Amino acid sequence: RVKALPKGFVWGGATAAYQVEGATTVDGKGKTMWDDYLKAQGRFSPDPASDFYHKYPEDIGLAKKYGLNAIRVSIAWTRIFPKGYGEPNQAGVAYYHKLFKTAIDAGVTPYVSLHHFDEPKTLFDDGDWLNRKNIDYFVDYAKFCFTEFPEVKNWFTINELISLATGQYIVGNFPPNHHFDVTSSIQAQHNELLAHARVVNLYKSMHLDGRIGLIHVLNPVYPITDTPENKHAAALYDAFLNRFLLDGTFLGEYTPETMSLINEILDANDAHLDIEDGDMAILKKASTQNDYFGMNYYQSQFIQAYDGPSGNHFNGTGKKGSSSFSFHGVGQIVPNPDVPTTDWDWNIYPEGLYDLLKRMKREYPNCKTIYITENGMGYKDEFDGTDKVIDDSPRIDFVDQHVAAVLKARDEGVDVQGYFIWSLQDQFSWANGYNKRYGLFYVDFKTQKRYIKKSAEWYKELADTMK
Ligand code: BGP
Repeated sequence: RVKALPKGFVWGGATAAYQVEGATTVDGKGKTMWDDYLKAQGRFSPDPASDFYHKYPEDIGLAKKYGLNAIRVSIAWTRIFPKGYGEPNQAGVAYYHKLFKTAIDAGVTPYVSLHHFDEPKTLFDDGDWLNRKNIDYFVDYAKFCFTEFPEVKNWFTINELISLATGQYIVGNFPPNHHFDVTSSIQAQHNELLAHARVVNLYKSMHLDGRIGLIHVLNPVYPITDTPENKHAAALYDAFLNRFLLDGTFLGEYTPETMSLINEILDANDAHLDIEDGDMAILKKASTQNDYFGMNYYQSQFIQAYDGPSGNHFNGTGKKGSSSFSFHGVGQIVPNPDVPTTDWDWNIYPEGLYDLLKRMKREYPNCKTIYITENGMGYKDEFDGTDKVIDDSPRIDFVDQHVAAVLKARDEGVDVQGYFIWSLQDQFSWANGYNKRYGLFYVDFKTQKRYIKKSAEWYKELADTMK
């Protein structure tokens, strides 16, 4: 059990605009790639989500009351530029000024991402990150935000480049739902890295009073048993999920070892990657300029060698044991009988978080300060309709074990300065809807009332250890 937090630790809760705000059609907001897609799919609506667009003062009040000193939010690009570019929408700008002020006044420091999966629909239709014009528009949008919101001192460019690239083009649970389109997926990774790097280089050239970085979700990949074949499968999948992006971010180059693994995957899938002249110089320049790194961690993967066709089933309903994933030229994901899982088949493996933190220090010296910007447990919280504190003990166990892993790595010299639970309040999950809850605070989505979970009380007790 974690007994105390280090003095000055950032102890936060995370949100993302599209997952909490609701209000997707008000005050001039433009559509994202999700609006029409979710409507056509007919499973769940992004409205009202947690109605954070109107309820942010209450949620920030709860954060403060329960000892949180930071909140992760994202700006919805389409509130500022409804089409992704053009004239700024003043109502959207005003909303974020109010949100940031409310947080800052409460002593809950905002950490702000510019892009959290909510690509403007117009740009999505035009090729999204596969169209390099998207990068230019993103840089323009970032520049506008840096100038407009000087009250923000902690920026992140893009959230989870890999989740976007694999959700869209490998797993097929994000629009446009491609399956194993390896070319698009690797190209999107590279182009998003370029976008990040250009924005970091821009930010640094503006000499602003603040910090900037990006957020990667890292998924350590372990061979299910230590055969040479399984170890190679793990190395391949690790290159695809983690190493390519970490190299691009913190080395400013894809090392020959990384590229040999990536090329093996590309060859097996008749795929290719285009790197244009000048791209690598942009990555190189940014690689030493990140002020910090936001690391998200949920789970580790166990893999075995496999030479069949690609195929997958995504568990988006919480029916335990329903997920499968085999990647031609890479390997097959398998359960590890020694590792417990959530109802969505996510492995509960805090050791993975410890291993990652140690690896970052060992392999990526340009990565200095780390914040855990997301970690948490999807759980079907039970609400009895009363004000009784909701018992989510499994979530407390999960978070406790993961925070312990973070503090252990910190004691051993890894510079981790904070932890944001995913999530602050219950919210809308992209491919799972509303029954996969993560919050410290329960949201009754019908009434939009907030209820306290046991994990919130636990979070507060730990916050008090810093006083
Ligand atoms: C991360 C995202 C979040 C969030 C979280 C939980 O990938 O940054 O936006 O949704 O994972 O994932 P899920 O909602 O799929 O359970």
